[in-house]
Parts: sequence; C-alpha cells; structure tokens
Amino acid sequence: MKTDIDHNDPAKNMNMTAGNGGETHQRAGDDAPVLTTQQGVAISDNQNSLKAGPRGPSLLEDFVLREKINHFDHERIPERIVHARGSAAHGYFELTESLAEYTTAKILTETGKQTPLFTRFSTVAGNKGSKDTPRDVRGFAVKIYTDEGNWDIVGNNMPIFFIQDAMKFPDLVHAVKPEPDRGFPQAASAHDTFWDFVSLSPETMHNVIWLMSDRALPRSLRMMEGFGIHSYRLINKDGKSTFVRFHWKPVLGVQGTTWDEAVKISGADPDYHRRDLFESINAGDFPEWEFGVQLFTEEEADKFPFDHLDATKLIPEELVPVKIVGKMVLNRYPDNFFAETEQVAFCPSHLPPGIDFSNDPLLQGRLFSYLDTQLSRLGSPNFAQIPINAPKCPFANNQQDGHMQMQVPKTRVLYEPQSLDPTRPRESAKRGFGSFHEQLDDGVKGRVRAESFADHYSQPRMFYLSQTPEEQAHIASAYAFELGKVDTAHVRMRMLGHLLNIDKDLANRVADALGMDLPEAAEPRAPIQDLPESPAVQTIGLSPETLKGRMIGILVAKGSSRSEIEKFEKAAKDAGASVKIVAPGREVILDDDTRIESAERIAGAPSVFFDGVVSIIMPDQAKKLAKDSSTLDWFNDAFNHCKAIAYCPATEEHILSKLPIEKDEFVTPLSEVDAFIDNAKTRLWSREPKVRDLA
Ligand code: HDE
Repeated sequence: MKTDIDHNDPAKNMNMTAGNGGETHQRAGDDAPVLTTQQGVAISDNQNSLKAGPRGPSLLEDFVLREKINHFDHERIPERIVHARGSAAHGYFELTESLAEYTTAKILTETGKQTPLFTRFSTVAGNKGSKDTPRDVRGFAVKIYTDEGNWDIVGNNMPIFFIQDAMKFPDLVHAVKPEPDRGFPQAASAHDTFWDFVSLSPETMHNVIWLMSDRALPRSLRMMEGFGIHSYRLINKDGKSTFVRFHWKPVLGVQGTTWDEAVKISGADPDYHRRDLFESINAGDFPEWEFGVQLFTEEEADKFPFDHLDATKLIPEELVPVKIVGKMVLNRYPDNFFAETEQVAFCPSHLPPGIDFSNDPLLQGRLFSYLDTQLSRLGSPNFAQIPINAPKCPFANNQQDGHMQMQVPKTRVLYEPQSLDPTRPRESAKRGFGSFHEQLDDGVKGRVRAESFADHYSQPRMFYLSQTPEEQAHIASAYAFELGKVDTAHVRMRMLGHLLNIDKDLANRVADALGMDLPEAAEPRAPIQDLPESPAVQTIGLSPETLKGRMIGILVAKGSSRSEIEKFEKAAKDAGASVKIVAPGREVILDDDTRIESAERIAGAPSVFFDGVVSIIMPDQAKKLAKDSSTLDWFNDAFNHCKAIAYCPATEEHILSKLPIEKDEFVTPLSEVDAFIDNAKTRLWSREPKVRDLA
C-alpha cells in the first residue's frame, strides 16, 4: 500500500519558459538532446510557425512547419480489414519435448532454447478504435523468429472457423461488419446482416455457437486458449508426414465474463484487455501458455466421424489428446504501438522447413490473402524489412527495389543462375523448404465442396451438450439477445430452424425468450450424429479456482482502518491476486492519519473491473456513499455478477441494507478473510438465476 505522497515534484518547473503563445515548455540546455527535422537540422522554436510579422500570414518557406504537418498528415495506414483492434507483446517460445520423430523443424526439435516471438491478440469485427470486450472471436497470432525463418501461427481463440472455403470469407466479413448503408453497429454480430448470412449458411453453425458461448467474452487475453485451427503437416527426415493441430493453453486457465459485465466494461474501459496485458507484464506477472499438438496420421483421420480438412470441425481432445511440448511466455510490452503492434504482418504461409500445409480449402485461400493484404496495409512488398517483421536469422535473396527498400544490396548480381559472384546466396535442396510429396487422387477439376464436409450440426450439438448448465443458459441467452436485435422476422425464424437441429431444448429456450413459435427444423444435408461429449470445450468448467491473475478491489474512504485494509491486501496478494484501492477521491486519510493514494476513484472503477470486492468504510462515509449511484452499482453489480463481497458493519447498515442483496455464502463480513479469499477464486453461479432472467 502506498503511504507517502510527495507533492513536491522539483522536476516540474525545471528549465521552463513561457512561449509567446502563453504555453509553458522546456528548452534544451547545452548538453541535452535537441529536437531536429528529419534531415537532422536543429529546431529553434517548436511552438510558432514562421510569419510575416506577428499578425501576418505564414510563410511557405517554413520547412519546419511543412515537414511537421506533412508527416502528421500521413501518420495513419489502413487498418486491418479484419482483426483491426489488437494488442501485442514480445516474449519467447521454449520447447520442452522434442518432436524429432515427426519433424525436422529445429523449433520443434531443439529443447530448452528460448526463441523470441511476438504475439498479437485481436477482436475480429470492430475497427481499430473499438472496444476490447465485444462478443466476438479473438485473433491469436504468434510470430516466432526461428533460426530457420519466421513461423507465423495465425490462429484464433476458438478451434474452428465459420466457413469451409475461402470463397465465402468476404461474404462473412461483409455480413458481420457495420451494415454498409448505415455504418453501424460497430463490433457487434447482433444485427440483421450477420444473422441473415449465417442462417443461410449452415456451415457457420458450429462457430456461431462458440460465438454465443462464454469463450467469446474472455476475462483477459491471458485467459484464452489459442488454436491454429487448420490441420498442418509435420515432415520428418524420412519425408514422412504426420497431421498436426496447434494449441496454446493458458496457464491461468480459460476464464470468461458474463455478458452484462462485458457490456459494462466496454463503457468503463474500452481498453480493458490491453490495459490488463500492459499492467500484468509491467508487474512481472508474465502471461504464459503451454504449447501443445494433436498428432494424427492419415489412416487415423480417415476414421474420424468428420473430415479434418474442414475448418468448421474440431478434433475432440478426448479423441486425440493434446500433447504439451513447449511454452510461450510474454515478458515485454512493445516499446511503440505503431511500429510493432500495428506494423506486424502475419502470414499463415510463413513456415520453416519441416512443417507444411494441409489441403484445407480455407487455409489454402489464406495463403494468398495475407501476403496480399500487407501490400495495401503497409504499402510495399518490402514490409518484411520492417524490424518487427524481419527474420532474426540471416536472410538474403534477389528481390530488389520497390517502395521503402531499406537494404543496400552490395552486388552486381541480383539474379540466378549466375556465375559472376560465388558469394551470392543460392538455393539449397538440402536445407530449403520442401513440400510434402502428396499423392493426389485423379479428381475432376471443378468448383466443388467435398461431401465429407456436409455435416453441419453434429459438432455444434456436441458443443452444446458438453457445457455445464450455467454455460448452456448463457448460450441460450446469447442467442436470444442477438436474435432479439434482428428486425427481420424470417431471419429469426430461420435460425430457430437450425437450433432445432442442434438441440431441441436450446431451440425451445431461445424461442420462448423471443416469444416466438418454433418453425420446422432446417433440412440437414447429412445425418446428425450423437458424438461423445467433450468437456474440453467448456469455459466455466475449465476455470481454475485461483486468485492468480485476478484483481481484488478494496473500497476505502476517509478514516478507514489501515490494519483492515492491509489484512485484505496481504491475503489477496499472498493468494496471487492484484489489488486496487478504490476511494471517493485519489487521496485518502486513514484512521491513523496517514494519507494513501487510491488506484482509482470509485466513479471510474466499477466493480466489473474486479473479481471480488471488499468494503472498509466508516459510518459517516457509508452514509455519504449510500447516496452515490456509482457506489450502489458497485455492490449491486458485484452481486449480480456472482462475485464475492466482503463488507464492514457500516457498509452493511447504510448500503447493503438498501440494495436487493441477499446475504448468501459469498457475501461475508470483514472478519471472514479466508472465506472471502476462497470465494473470490470463483463465482457463485447458483446466484445467477436469482438475479437475471436467463433463457
Ligand atoms: Fe484471417 N485475415 N482470414 N483468419 N486473420 C487477416 O490479414 C483471411 C481466418 C486471423 O494480428 C487479414 O494482416 C481470409 C481464419 C488473425 O495481424 C486478412 C480468411 C483464422 C488475423 C485475413 C481468413 C484467421 C487475421 C487482415 C479465409 C483463424 C490477425 C489483416 C480464407 C485460424 C492477424 C491481415 C494480426 C487477419 C484474411 C480466415 C485468423 C485480410 C481470406 C480461419 C488472427 O489477410
């Protein structure tokens, strides 16, 4: 707990001069760094443009002004067409178990070595300035700077995708993005065009049900699983291929928020996930994931009750276990958002030798798209020379010129074959990337979709039936919420027809919540199978009971007991949580007359920021706060979001007694510190049906 606040900041008034615009600013001393133009010419005045007299017009001659404004005018590049909103961090990959039996890729065979990487998380639909917590899929893209070239695992936080063929991607994205005539809604799937498209595309049903689940509302970027989705191949030294799917498993477990929380967080802190990533890394609490692989042969794949080349299908972990072979630690926040997070360019086609693509038609389309999009986003085929994109191993080729060429090739020879310069790089059949020699069927060329891709309902059904009852209620409520925003009745009706194929109870719950009658079920193209349940797809069921990575909020005010505050602060921190003191102001005098600094004013720190809340206030302050709606919401929301609350007598008498808060086992007096700490490790989900009308 911070106690001493120094109001004397001597640095504040150093070297200050008043400009004739009235502004106060610092001027460099003789040895201090000097501001210069792009050409390195020192600037004498960065406050005033060059004018013909104090009230006269500005002069064209002013190269300092022109250069400054010119650069400013061009400081934006096009945002990503999808995944525009993102946050990233540097870190490392470390292999713990060699996959030498399956691949020659050094990154998957050399254990114990730390290889640098850069990971960017994103939402999909919203623009660059949109909120962090919409209901959305999250991008999970990792660039590993291996010794054999960059490896980009460009995945999501869900193991499947909406569509089976790259041909449909622009349609999907046009449907979910803001409707083009009106330009809204931003970062939301709850609108007619999205549901119109998906209700006409049964292949989307699996990803849509994941989107309606708690997986679409991550509590933190540190608490998301990552999936490479598509099947890839590992190729060993004998040229043998094994199929593989890549997984990232968060050490903090998978955790979500409720929808109501996500909505409130987005208002109170649109940067909630970015801030959490920044704060956790700065606190030395480094986000970490285990790296795992699902390995299977062609023969095993032939026995799966689905086609693994279809990206709308996951391979249940119960069928092919995820073998943990490494880890990723994120330990450095970018120094500059634009240079790194914005300019990083991921391409699924970036692979080191020993890893190869499968024939998944969605993956095949992506291999074109990402390289192509970088041209319009970063403006030049030389984007790979930007530091965040450049490999950290030596690279050399004969590609020349173009916008922003940063290299200066010192050679006469930029072609092959050549006999003039023996030092120039040449192809190497031995070390170079080799594609798997796949024997292809003599198929007929045509615009076709494999019949083995036709089962669109069995896995969504498996997903729904594998959830805990609480999660099923969240999923049904999410469908009801989203379809409730759809104005076109036949679209809502068509979706109910699909839900009937997923689960009758689900369809009934959604129809009831919408006040609609159920239509006929949609006609399935393939028989719907009853697959074994897969608990690995849950969210609540996978949330560990821990305070690690969680945040406790302690409300204090004038005269609050220092010893009580310290008791809770210590207990929470000992259990691995972070703690934030919340108060009516930014400074508070406690019962022992010391002054402390709060992390936030209560008006700016609603309880949705915390996993458990504690209130330690004196009666006079409690009476005052009882008239403040943000304080009342603080307690009400904590209760409605099934969180633990520890209260003092004054809070009980003046605040809780006025609110519809029932004293269940998660609402405890200050004396029960241990009970509070235990409760804050989880949520009291049985409270939820009492406070919310779930579908
Ligand atoms: Fe992407 N996707 N995508 N996507 N995607 C892009 O590339 C695209 C797909 C994913 O943090 C774009 O650099 C097509 C699946 C992530 O910078 C673009 C298809 C998966 C990111 C693009 C897909 C993803 C992107 C936009 C269907 C999960 C953000 C900007 C064939 C496995 C990467 C950019 C970052 C970004 C195209 C499908 C994940 C336009 C055509 C499936 C995480 O190239």
